[in-house]
Amino acid sequence: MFQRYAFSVRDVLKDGDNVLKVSFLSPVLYASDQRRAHSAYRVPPDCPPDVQHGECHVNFIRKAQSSFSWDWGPSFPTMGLWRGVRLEAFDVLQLVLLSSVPLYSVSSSQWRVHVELHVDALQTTNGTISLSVPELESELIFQMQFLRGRTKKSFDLHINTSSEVKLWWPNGHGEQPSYLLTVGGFQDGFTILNTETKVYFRTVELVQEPVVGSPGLSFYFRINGKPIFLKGSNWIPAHSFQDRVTPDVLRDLLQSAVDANMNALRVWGGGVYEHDLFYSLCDEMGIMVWQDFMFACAMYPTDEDFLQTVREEVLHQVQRLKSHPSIIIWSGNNENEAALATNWFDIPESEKPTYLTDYVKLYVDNIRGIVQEEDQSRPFLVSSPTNGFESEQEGFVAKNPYDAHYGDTHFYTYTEDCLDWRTFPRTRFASEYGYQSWPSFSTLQPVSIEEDWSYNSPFFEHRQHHDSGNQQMLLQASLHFNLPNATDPHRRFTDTLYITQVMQAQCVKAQTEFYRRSRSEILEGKGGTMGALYWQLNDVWQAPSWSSIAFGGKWKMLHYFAQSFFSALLPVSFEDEGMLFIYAVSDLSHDLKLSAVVSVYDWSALDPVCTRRSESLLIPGGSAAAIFKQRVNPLLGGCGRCSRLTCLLAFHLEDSSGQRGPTNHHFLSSPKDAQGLQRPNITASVQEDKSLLTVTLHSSAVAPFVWLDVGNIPGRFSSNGFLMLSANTTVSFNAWRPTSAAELSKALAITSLADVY
Ligand code: BMA
Repeated sequence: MFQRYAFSVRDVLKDGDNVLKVSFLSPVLYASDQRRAHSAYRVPPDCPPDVQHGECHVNFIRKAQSSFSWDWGPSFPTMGLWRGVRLEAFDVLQLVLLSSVPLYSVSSSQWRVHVELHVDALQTTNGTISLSVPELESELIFQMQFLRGRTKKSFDLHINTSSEVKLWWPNGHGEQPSYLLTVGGFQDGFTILNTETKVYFRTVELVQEPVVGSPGLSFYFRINGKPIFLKGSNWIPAHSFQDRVTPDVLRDLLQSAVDANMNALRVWGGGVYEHDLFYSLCDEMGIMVWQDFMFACAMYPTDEDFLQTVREEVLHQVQRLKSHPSIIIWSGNNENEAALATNWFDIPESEKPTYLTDYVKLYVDNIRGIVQEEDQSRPFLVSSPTNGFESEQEGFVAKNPYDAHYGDTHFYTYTEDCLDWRTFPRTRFASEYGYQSWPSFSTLQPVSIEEDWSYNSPFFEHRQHHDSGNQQMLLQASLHFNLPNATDPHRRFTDTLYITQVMQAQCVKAQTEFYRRSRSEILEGKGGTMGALYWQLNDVWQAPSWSSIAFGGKWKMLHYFAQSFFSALLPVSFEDEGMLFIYAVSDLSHDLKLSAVVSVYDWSALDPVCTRRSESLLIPGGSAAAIFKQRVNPLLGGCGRCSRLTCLLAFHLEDSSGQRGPTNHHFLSSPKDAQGLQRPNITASVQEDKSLLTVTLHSSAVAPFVWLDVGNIPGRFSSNGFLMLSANTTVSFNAWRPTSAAELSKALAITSLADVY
């Protein structure tokens, strides 16, 4: 599944019809045969947990590890040819693969493009080759001999130092300019090679250096010399049947990432090396890709046959993908260092050395060796989570790969209060964290029937692949919200779907805001956080999962929240022992003089009770700092008859030109304890002006988590899941296929928190 195969059929083709016959083995039987043949010791896990309804021994076959089931996905162990078959014919020679990797030399202040041509020649061929980037007035012409058969040739095209090279930047930090590299080959006046490819110039460093006031090391990315906070999510396969991943599916998902102000995605190691188009789109959109190799949550065999296929896979994938500037790091596996270090599979202490040796052999000696030989333009990390250099010091498996002083962390907890920032790791880099939710009814409806439409139905049990997941969602939601109790069972059902999305959106928001405000602080040796990639962006089927975009592309409430909590300039609030803090977080490149404006609202009234403003403070670009600090009690005391139960806060940042960044809010108690919160009786009218569709809402009361749902009409609102603090508000609907005001109006359903109980 992870390799490309080419066979010469020169000697078997005959005149007339030719038949290509392909035979397949069952991947499930193959995996289990391989397991049986590996009798010396166990390579765990044998099977996935029962709740996943999956197949066993997927670690013995090189194929999408999640295709035998995962905690968010079904078991569809596909077999077949998934990236097409073609018969190719050529004269003289054929270009099999072209890669181009720009490299910058600090000592000579010069760019060069390292170009590799993989060529198949019918016979030994002499010719003239030209490489050029016309826009940068850089060219290289030379004589070349290609021997018969497949060969690889490497060249360095030095970029003219008098040409100005425009750099590729991540989304939010600049543009993504590209240049055309043309490759020509000529023999006796005839063209034998003629192709062009895009080249983007950027540098990337993963900085792991001593940190003042900390025993550990930093862990952050510098792009073109600038430290960049990575904001985004984790990417899983977009479909169980990869041939159904159309260009539109990829485009919509990646555009949705960019629209939510993301600049990074981690292509997680239990899925697939994505399609070429995925990476080309990431290049164009400025999405940085953390690329795992496809090994996840397991031990792996290291017998020679297995290693041989892995070596071919890694070589192929690195050669195929290394020209993409979007890929900023290669990473050896998902969670296998942690699995070994914290003994997920109950390996007896005496047998541990065998597994450690296998681990180093696979990821370090083989995979890392090949990657570093093939690609010097980006860093390689052995695992995620890992302590990076510190893990290497400890023999590649650290005692505690989750140590917040080093590297990246994955953090999950379902029982603790997800809004309590004290429970989050003050990590250098959060590469996974998240909470489940259910998709909306319109996503579930096409794959279910009426008897499935209750939270405790067998359908709901079956699609939940994470142990106790459905209960965990309700438990977490009940910490802060009243659970839906409508007497109409269908209403109670759809309200419950809604409340899981409210909970997920709030939980991930709280944690992401904590990571973002921790970027400039080192407390007790921890902090300096420079990445927040929540788990997970997308879905592989219609089921409960950690995703922010449901299968089919509909944004969950979390994805709308991400638009705000990933915005370049963000006000973040939290309380510490009765003290309210507001931080200004800036990912901008320039400094701003900002003040925080805090408005106190009564749950029972639409106008603010009072407003406080902080002194203005200089917030340097790329930093986070406390801008407002006041004890909650005096703040409320000075503000009419407000108490924690009757009031809430809304706040934003301002400079001399007015509001900058989104408005955020701070609940002073759990919304379930709010006094004065009323049913808002929201009414809506839909207007159409040319192709712009807008919805104007009218509310009679403060309404938290206002959710607009238009069923199966594909598209997204400009804002959704919001806190409505004024009587009227207007949002637009960006339709992904032609629709009308009448159709939208008919489908529109509005839910807010007080409507569900
Ligand atoms: C992580 C991931 C996945 C998994 C997710 C949710 O650790 O790497 O294996 O789907 O947690 O449990």
